[in-house]
Amino acid sequence: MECGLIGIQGSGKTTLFQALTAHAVEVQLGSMKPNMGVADIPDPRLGQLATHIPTEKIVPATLQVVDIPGVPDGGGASALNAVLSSIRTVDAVCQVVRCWDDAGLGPADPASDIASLEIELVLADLVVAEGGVDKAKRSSRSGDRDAKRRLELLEKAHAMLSEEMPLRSGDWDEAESALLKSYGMITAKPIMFVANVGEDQVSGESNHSRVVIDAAADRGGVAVTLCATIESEISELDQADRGEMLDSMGITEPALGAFARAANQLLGLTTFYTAGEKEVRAWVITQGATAPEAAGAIHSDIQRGFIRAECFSVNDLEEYKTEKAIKEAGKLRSEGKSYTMQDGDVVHYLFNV
Ligand SMILES: Nc1nc2c(ncn2[C@@H]2O[C@H](COP(=O)(O)OP(=O)(O)OP(=O)(O)O)[C@@H](O)[C@H]2O)c(=O)[nH]1
Ligand SMILES: [Mg+2]
Repeated sequence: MECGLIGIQGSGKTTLFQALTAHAVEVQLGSMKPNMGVADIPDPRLGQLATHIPTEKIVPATLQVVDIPGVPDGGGASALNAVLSSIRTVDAVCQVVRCWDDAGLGPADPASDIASLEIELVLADLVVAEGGVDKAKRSSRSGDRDAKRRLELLEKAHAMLSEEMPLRSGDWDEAESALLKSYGMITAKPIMFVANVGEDQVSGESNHSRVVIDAAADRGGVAVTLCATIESEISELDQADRGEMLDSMGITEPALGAFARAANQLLGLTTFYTAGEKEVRAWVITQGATAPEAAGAIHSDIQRGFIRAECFSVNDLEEYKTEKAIKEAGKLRSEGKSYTMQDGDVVHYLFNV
């Protein structure tokens, strides 16, 4: 699952990408190629688990991020197409919105940035819908049943886009959503926003970030407020200095935690844990996954030879402190093949291959 960072030029996408990937990827500046990387997902629950279950190492879950450059002014059709085709392949998009007044770029105007990018993306999808309608018409004339279904869908999409409505505001069933995704329709993708604020505005809400939060709510999505330059600096520090810097700024955790949680929710993902003396580890799975499916995230053998899953929740561990006490309190659950994994489950798998 990939989350693509999109936005107007200079809104802070690459800075945020570097923060997310802790500067592990050498970024290309001024290139129209996207930067791709993997972000560790900061997760306070891992620390909680390790407090009660002493372990050799802690392994966080990860999120794939793609930093897509903004289209330069006067960049022409080829730059625009390069950017659009990068956006078409990601699973969800995150618009980074400039919320600081910049000496070079001028005052922040988040409402206009959000509206203008949205129109641009609606137009891009409209072009795809137009092309698709023509093609599906030709195919359905030659008696292709499936083409008829595509034609109906594309005509509905075309009508919405002509009214400047993003496709995500439409009512689509699962098959239709999958078809829209296969056409690479950008405005059908789930969207979230980052209100990228100035260094002096990380605590509290500014008028600019309020605009972004409201725009996100209008679109059924979430917004995270952060300062990408500060997050980028924090990500370069080691753990001890990190805590000190956060304290000095009155921040409880790097905003990247909130970012990653929002992105996971957007992507329809949820987290479970394995915990033992070798490692305490977070795993990301699709919401609604069954116990054996979740086991597959760890190893296909565990899924294949699944017998049952012994589960408790992170909260149970907080309350009872040890696994033994959880068991004695009757809170250790034995779950079978059809169990739907819950966010925050800690699991021991029993399997046989
Ligand atoms: N004050 C302030 N400056 C920022 C912030 N985030 C990024 N910048 C600065 O804004 C400039 C552009 O940032 P980038 O991260 O390169 O922007 P971008 O969105 O990747 O730009 P393109 O790739 O050209 O579309 C850099 O000089 C950053 O240091 C922020 O949160 N606050
Ligand atoms: Mg960039």
